[in-house]
Amino acid sequence: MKICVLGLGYIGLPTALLLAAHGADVVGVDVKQSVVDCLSLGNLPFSEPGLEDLYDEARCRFCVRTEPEGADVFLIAVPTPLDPATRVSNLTYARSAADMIAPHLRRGNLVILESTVPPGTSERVIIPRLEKSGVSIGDFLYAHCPERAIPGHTLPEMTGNSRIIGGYDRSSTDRATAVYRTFVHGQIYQTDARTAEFVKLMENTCRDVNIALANEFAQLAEECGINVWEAITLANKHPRVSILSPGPGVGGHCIAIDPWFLAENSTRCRMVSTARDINDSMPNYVLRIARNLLAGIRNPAISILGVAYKGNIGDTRESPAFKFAQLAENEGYAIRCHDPYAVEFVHPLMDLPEATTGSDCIVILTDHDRFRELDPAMFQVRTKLVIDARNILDHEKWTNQGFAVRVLGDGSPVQQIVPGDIAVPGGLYPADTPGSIVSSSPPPISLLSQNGREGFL
Ligand code: SAJ
Repeated sequence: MKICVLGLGYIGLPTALLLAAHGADVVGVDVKQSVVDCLSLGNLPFSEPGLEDLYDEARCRFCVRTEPEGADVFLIAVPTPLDPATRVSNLTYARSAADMIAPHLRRGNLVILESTVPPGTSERVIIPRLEKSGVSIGDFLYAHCPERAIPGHTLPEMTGNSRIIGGYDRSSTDRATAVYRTFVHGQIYQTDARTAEFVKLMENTCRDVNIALANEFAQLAEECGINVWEAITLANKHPRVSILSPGPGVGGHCIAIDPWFLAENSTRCRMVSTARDINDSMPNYVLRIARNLLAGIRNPAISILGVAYKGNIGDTRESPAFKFAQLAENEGYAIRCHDPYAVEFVHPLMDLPEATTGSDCIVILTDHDRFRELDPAMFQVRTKLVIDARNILDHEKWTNQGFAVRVLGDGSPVQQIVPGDIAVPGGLYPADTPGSIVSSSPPPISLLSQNGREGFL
């Protein structure tokens, strides 16, 4: 079986290599010459655990081009970004992929769309463009098979997760199922293309709404002087409750985007857009905490630790760090950024000592495991203040080194640091009683760890 995969990004490339490693002859197509050059030289355009080994295994059945060629199956995995001004999907790349396939499309071919799209896109946009080939739908087969893999764990998820396959008709669904069966061990559930489009958007919207709820709980809990981490851990002891974790906002190319694809054509969206707004406002909330703590400090400098949108990856797409950094800079703070994985950001990325020396406030924005192990004794800061927006630090260790620790959602009253005085203000974790919270909230429950949760939520 010959398969032509259009789009060699975070989803297309691993999918192409998995198909090749499982016996297909795969032509990978990307319009970016730099991606094609990079792969032709045997390098990967981005890093993902296990991908290098997979590339070695698959290389003999995999080649790269900037143009598609005739094949049995065409698989589209191109970006479908959101236009930030209109909050409407930009289907330019998906349309162009269909146009590139059309001249090569023959009777009996199968076209698969993996890219996330608004409901109805397959029927209204993609299939009509493919039909410009002169071959009608029915004579060629079509299915939407939305990807479900999480960056940083892409390969195990691509092979192990269940999949939704929505075909134009029965034979399209069955044929696409056979393609995925070559490398997917998870269940395959069959439906029609429009339902598959909708299901994918529901999945990511559900996660966005759940995170928004956690973020709203964090703010409500703080108003009540309650530690939200402890509260969520306890609420999640209920067998039918599963609240996610609050944080500095939602990034990535999926959860921060896909809910708008559901909303774009509707006049009924309420919860979906409210959740987006709550999550988008979290950088402002973190900055408000910083602003209150730093008031009175002359020429304050903030060190942002973590600009990737989530832990243990370098991907900065839609990262809340962009908004936080821009807001902070607009308020006159000097900004210095460090991320052990990211390679590019709007601000120069520095090594840890350079990013923190002389700083007045360290702000943890990304839950990189490496940050959990940081030794607070190494920092030559001017003011010993840390805001842990992910609740990942060993707070006892930091307070023992004289740092005032403020955790997003910890319920401590917002207070400010007196310039030159790094004594711990009330409501933060004081060094002499590590891990406890000086506030009117109830004492910590022994069942929970000092950061109010058992492991990760
Ligand atoms: N986040 C929180 N609190 C949480 C969980 C996540 O603030 O409790 C934040 C993360 O820090 C990050 C953002 O949400 O900024 C999104 O991260 P994520 O790990 O939830 O999701 P993605 O965008 O990396 O991948 C998602 C996954 N979808 C679901 O879990 C429903 C993945 O399975 C999809 O394949 C992917 O979107 C996609 O491509 O659609």
